[in-house]
Amino acid sequence: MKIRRIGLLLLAASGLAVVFTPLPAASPAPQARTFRIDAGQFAYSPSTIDVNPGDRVTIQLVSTDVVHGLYVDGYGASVEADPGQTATLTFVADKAGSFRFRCNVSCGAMHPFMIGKLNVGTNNRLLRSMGLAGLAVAGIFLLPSFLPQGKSNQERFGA
Ligand SMILES: [Cu+2]
Repeated sequence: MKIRRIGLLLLAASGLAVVFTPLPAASPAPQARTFRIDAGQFAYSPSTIDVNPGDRVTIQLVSTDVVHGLYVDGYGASVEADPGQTATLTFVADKAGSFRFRCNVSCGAMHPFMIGKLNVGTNNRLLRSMGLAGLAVAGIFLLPSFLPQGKSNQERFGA
């Protein structure tokens, strides 16, 4: 009985550890990444880009209709693309976090809603949910051995 309880506690503790342990700050080696982003009224495609801290990020902004811009909040980096043209912006993603990027050329009625997101950093939430999923699977296999065995009717009633 004691052993079962300890097993359950261990399982619960490892679950908590997966959720709350700070991940090591070490990130993958920086690399150069190039993204092609199509800009049209009034959206970017893709509208989200993910990079690792230290990456050298190149954005090829392609305007598919009118003049569009792309301004990255927090980095102060921007670029403008003429209709049908490609403009290139390069910066080093040296700040971790999530940053909006937005169109900085008035391009029509819905212009203020033309936004996207730059994520700089490892996807901690994804790593944690994968860890939890692994534990859940382990739990399914281990749990039966932690639960008290049901006494058979024969034992119970001493027949
Ligand atoms: Cu715009």
